[in-house]
Amino acid sequence: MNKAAWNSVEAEIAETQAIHLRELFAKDPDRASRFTIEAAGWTLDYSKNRITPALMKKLLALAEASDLKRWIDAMFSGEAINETENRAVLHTALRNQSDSPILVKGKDVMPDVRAVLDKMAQFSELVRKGKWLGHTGKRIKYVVNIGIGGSDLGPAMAYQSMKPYSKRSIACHFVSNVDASHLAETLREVKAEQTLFIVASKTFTTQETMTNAESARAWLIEKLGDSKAVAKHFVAVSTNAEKVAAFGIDTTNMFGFWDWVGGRYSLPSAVGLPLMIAIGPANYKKMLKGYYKMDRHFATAPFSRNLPVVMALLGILYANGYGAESYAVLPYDQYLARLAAYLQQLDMESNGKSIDRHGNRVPYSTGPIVWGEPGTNGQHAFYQLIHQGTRMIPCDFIGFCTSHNAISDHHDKLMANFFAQTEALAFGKTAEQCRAESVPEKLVPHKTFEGNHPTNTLLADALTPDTFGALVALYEHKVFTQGIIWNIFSFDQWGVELGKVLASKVLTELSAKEQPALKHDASTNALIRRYRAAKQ
Ligand code: G6Q
Repeated sequence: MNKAAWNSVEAEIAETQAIHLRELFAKDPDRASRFTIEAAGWTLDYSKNRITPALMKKLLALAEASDLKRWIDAMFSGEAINETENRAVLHTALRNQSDSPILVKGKDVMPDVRAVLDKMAQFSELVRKGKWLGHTGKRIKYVVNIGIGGSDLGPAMAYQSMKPYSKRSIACHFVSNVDASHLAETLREVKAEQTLFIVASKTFTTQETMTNAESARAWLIEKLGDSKAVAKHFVAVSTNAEKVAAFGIDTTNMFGFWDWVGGRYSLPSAVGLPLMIAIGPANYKKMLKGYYKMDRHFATAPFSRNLPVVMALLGILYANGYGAESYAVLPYDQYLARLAAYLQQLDMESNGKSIDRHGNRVPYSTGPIVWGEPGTNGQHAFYQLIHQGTRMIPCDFIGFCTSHNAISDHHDKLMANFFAQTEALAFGKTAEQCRAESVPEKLVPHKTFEGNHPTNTLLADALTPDTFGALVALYEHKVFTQGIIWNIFSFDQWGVELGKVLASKVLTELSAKEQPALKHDASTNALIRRYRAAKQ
């Protein structure tokens, strides 16, 4: 992080930190409009943050000093900014709606991107129209996506988010965990004759996915009594044609993507196939357009009016200026119930790093812990801690002006809570207010709300494919911006490797016939012995 620019942010924090949001609002009648910006169908009101115009100026200067503009250009133009894997980072090419070529090592990737999208669209239509028939001639009613991490969280979250647009006669399921219970319970809900398995794995070597895919294949063959059935019931999403063929899937039924698409950024690639089957190619295209609108906004808007940049800077303010350990994502929309889980991977796998781009340990906090649940559920659970706990938890409140299910006054009630919560968090309730309400003196400290809790409000007219795509892109670019300012590599994930390597060693020890000579630490050795003894 640029030291001089950060020092000047810190100096400004010292000036403002004692000022309560109540005072900031009272002093500045234009505060709400001053700190509200719009893009791609979204309004971001960030006025309920602990900022002043002077502090925002310093934060924006931090973005400038971090060379953010150059990095944005580098990402969009296909430079190999994923240095530790020597790869370009071009998820933005997947939704590029312009005619401009995008070059990777001198080759325009757009024809391939469009060809895969066309192939996905043709296939999706066959399935949706009942023209893709299973081995026994029946139409597909169930889609089971087998993938994990980036090959699961995106399409699973998006499928749920876009439910109002989905074809209800086809049910999508997502199997990720190597725990057989996940596959077994899913298979109980589908009929083999009418099930299409999508094996989604960029590498086609991931232990969990390949194990689930092999067990699913065995189940299908057993149910249909013919190994030839695999051809009609399995397709693949992968970059690895060789392994797909070795698994027994005809590569004409493989939907490709490329090493410049990171797993957690792969939803708008072929990894989105189950979503496209569910919502259809036209809605999928609308989603890509929504992504694209936010991409263009990020690439062209001045930083002071740039949603991802402003949200990134606010996150840095709290993580580095106030020691906030986490932030909460609180969508007031049941369809977005899996958004926080999706953002956990996006943010924590991208920016959960402690080594900078020069190989040195960073002397400051980087990626925060992301968590959240939909409102209003969370209000009856963990909001207590946000209102009256000892930690600072900045929150993103996400809501919509209209509902897909206009039943009685549900939506007004939902949104009344949405608006009330950010008001309560910001302004709280003073001891004087409690006393004025005749609260017994003994209870006054307990019924006082300090307030001054920072929130962002993100509001759109409706949850549509368009606003959904823009929302995902907003968070992607926010995470990117923070990674640039923290001077870390956001597009690798070396931290997931060690556990995988050790697990493959432990696996041989768990399944060995004879008691293996265990050479782990005393704790791991004892736990493995305990497990082996119990399973015999
Ligand atoms: C994401 C990560 C990781 C990855 C999974 C699945 O950015 O790389 O979550 O998506 O490990 O990998 P495969 O798609 O190769 O099976």
